[in-house]
Amino acid sequence: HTTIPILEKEEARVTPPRFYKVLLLNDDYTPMDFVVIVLERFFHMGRERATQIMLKVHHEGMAVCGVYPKDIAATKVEQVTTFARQHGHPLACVMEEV
Ligand code: TYC
Repeated sequence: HTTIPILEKEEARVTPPRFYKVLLLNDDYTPMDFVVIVLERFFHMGRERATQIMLKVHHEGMAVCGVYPKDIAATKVEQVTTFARQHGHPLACVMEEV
């Protein structure tokens, strides 16, 4: 068989990929059930894990939902924020470089 040579840009060869934690922040108004749904829908967690993370946010102020390459993390933040606002909740979702 033949192999196809792959020519990467210099940038791709020398620039390390950047990873970001996606965090949920606590607030006094977003319902607990809604946060569980967010974790199930956008972070692919089962009900049990989603409930654990929601309670960690509730008690400790924030928790990591996942770690992703920069563009994926930014998309999660945008999707969660849009979904929360559509439902009238102030839920805050932010990203932070690892
Ligand atoms: N503190 C909220 C309440 O008591 C629940 C909550 C959990 C809100 C996690 C936001 O990221 C959050 N209803």
